[in-house]
Order: sequence, then structure tokens, then C-alpha cells
Amino acid sequence: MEHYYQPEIECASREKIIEIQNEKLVKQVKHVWDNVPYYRKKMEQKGVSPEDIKSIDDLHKLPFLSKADLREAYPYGLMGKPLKDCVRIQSTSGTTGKRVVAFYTQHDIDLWEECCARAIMAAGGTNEDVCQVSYGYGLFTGGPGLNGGSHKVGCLTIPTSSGNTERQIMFIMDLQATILCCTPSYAAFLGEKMKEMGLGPDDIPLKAGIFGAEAWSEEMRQDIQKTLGIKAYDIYGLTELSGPGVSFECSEQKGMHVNEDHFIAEIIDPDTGEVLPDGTQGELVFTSLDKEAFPLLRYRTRDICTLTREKCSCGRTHVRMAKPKGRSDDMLIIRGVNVFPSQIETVLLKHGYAANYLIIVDRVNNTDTLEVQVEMTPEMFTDNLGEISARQKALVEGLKSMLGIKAKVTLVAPRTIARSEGKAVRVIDKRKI
Ligand code: DLL
Repeated sequence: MEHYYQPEIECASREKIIEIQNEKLVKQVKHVWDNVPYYRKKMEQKGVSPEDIKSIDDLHKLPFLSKADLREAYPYGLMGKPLKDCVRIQSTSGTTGKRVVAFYTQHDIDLWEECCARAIMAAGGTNEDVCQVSYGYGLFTGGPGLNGGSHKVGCLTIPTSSGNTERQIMFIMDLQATILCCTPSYAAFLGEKMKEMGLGPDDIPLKAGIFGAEAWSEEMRQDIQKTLGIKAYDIYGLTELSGPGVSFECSEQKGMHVNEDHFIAEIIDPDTGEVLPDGTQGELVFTSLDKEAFPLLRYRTRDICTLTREKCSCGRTHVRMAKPKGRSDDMLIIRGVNVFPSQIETVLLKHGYAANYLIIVDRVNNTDTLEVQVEMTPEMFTDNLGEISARQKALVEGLKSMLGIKAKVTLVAPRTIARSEGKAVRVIDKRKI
């Protein structure tokens, strides 16, 4: 049976959703114009004023906001409310530059947690469930967001945060956790640890996992589902827009429903800024409709994916986004060819490896080099050189046909590549060091 947190809005007719978006957009543009001089200036430069925005059909007239704007306006320049009305900040890890600091009023936090509650219920969660939140707590949005959502659903919440893997497993077993929230790479690591402890899928009380914060392949989903004996649901979001819960998967596991009463999603051509039709791959852009303290209009996420408005049999009517392929700035350009780490992961998992790998890019004698280091699983570990060389050859071919370029493959012993408790670091680009 499908569970919903707010069925009247999650399953509203398309007409109703558009009506809500039209009304909220007009209000939000006025709020930003009146309170965010940084964006008002951008609108003035483009010759747009609030009167020009009468419905979502006018959205394309508004200027984009980018990460560069956030950096320029850091820390207070994009705030829509005075500090006295704000109750919290969250922040990104700053791996791709200066940290982003996002501000929240209590109203913003309530809506964010509702979005997370929708995701938990879409994964089958109810107040009968025990939900272990193993995303990091603190400045990262993963822990606080899912924690709040879990409370709203009424689950018994275990706020383990990330790390201390043995204690995580102890709580899952002792308190009979049924839902696990963490990054997919950490879920895979937990699965690996449980296997080592002799625990199979039938010994573990978990039934569902809500995994996001990083790109993960369909193959990785299958692996995690098998090892933990659960259904693994994807969840997406970013600090700039609140955190997890901008979109989430339902039982169909065919794309993530965007919470369209709070966010308008667009796909644009990253080079021209032109809005692209559904089904076409491009950069995701979001407009927040309700956020008071940090109201971003047409924010360019740099995440590459597609949208579909095809009917979903879960009953939800909100537009779905495909699994993002990764960020445009995760994309590696190797000898002129565009390579996403997620494509490499797909090949590795198809060949029976787990997602324990490292991609090393360098430039030697003016030529880009690509090396993929991947761990053999304990079952395939051998010192038979012939077998290793055959495995290597098969991977080189698999990667060549996926990427169109040759990679060096190095097979390493099990447990030699560092595991991650949060977002996995899988790429070392020595050209940038
Ligand atoms: O990662 C928020 C989050 C926490 C989402 C927990 C889901 C679960 P940031 O640290 O600001 O926020 O990073 C946002 O992570 O632009 C994507 O590139 C990537 N990302 C997030 N979720 C997914 C996902 C959180 N499900 C950035 N699939 C985003 C692929 C994802 N990439």
C-alpha cells in the first residue's frame, strides 16, 4: 500500500499544481524584489520587474542565479528576511570552493521537514517504524533534514549521525531499525561490514533505505538491495534549496518526484540557458516558491538530468527527475571526451565489482591519462595472474565501449580503498593539483 504524508497536495491534479505555482511565484518574486537587493539588481539589468511575472509561463524572463552569485553575495547578500527572523543556518562542505551558507526561518524548517516526511512515507514509513538517521548531523543538511522528517512521520528516530560503523549495526539490530537513511556509499559499507559479521539480508530488520547526497548508479541500488534485503529509495536535494527532500522516489523507483508545490524545476541548455523540453538532458534549475530566508529564483544546480511528467502509478502527480548523472563540474574531460564517474561505476558493477573504486586522472607528456583502481571482491580475490589479467582486460574493454576511450585498470586487494561515512570521494584529478 502506498503511504502519503500530504496526499491532497502530493496527488493533486496538474491544474491544481499549476494554480498553486502561479500564485506562489507571483508572491515570491515580489518578496525577492522587495527584500533581496542583489537579485533585484539582476532583474533590473535584465529589464524585468515583478509586474512582468504573472504566471509560471513568465518564469523564463527571470535571470538565473549561480553558485558564483552565492559566493559573491556571501554570507548575507541573498537573504530575504532580517537575521532576527532566522533560526538556523546549514552549510555545504565547500569541496568545490567557498562554503554556501543557507538561512532558515522556522517556517522554512517546517516546510523542509515536511518534504523529508513525504520522502519517508513514500518509502513505506509510518509511526510504527524505527528510522535510523546515519547522515551526518551538524552543518550538513542530511542528518537534520531526515531527522525532522522522521519526527513529523512519528517514527522512533535514532540519530546516530555518520561513522562508528559497529555501533550503527548494534543499534540497527538491538532497536530493530526498519528504515536506514545515509549516503549510498555508506549503505554499501554497512552492508559489507554486516556480511563480515556473518549477517545476511534475512537477519537484518531493515526494510527500506533512503539514500542520496551523491550520484549512485542503478547497479549500486541492486547491490545494496540484495545485501541488506531492503528496498532502496533515492532522495535528492541541495543546501541552497533547503537540503534533502527537494525530490524523492516512490515505490515505483522510476525517478524522483519534485515537491512541486515548493519548487519549480526546469531543465536548461547549460551553454545557452535555453529551457529544454521534458525528456531532454540538461542542467537542472530550481525556483523556490515558499522559502522566506533564502529565497532563490532560477538557481542553476549544475546537476545534469532529465524531467518527465508521465503519469506515475504511485498516484503522485508531481514531475519526476531522473537520477542525476552527476554535477557538470564532476564531469571529467579526458582527451577531449566527457566522462562522468557514474558511467565508470556502471561498468564496474556490471562486471561484478562493488562500488569501491578510485578514478585517477593525470596529464603525462601533454596527454591526459585515466586510471581506474578497483577492489576485487573477497570472492574474486586470487593470486592467479592469468585470472587477474583476464579480468583487467575485460574491464578495459567494458570501459572503452562505455566511454569511448582507453583506461588503465588496476585491480587491488579487498579493503584497500578507503571507505566513506558521508559523500564518497572517488576522483583524484592530478591535473588540478
Ligand atoms: O547533499 C543534501 C542531501 C542530503 C540530499 C541527504 C540527499 C540526502 P549538498 O551537500 O548541498 O546537499 O549537495 C548537493 O549533491 O547538487 C547533487 O550534485 C548531489 N546530490 C544530492 N542528492 C543526490 C542524489 C545534499 N540523490 C549536491 N543523486 C547536489 C545524485 C545528488 N546527486
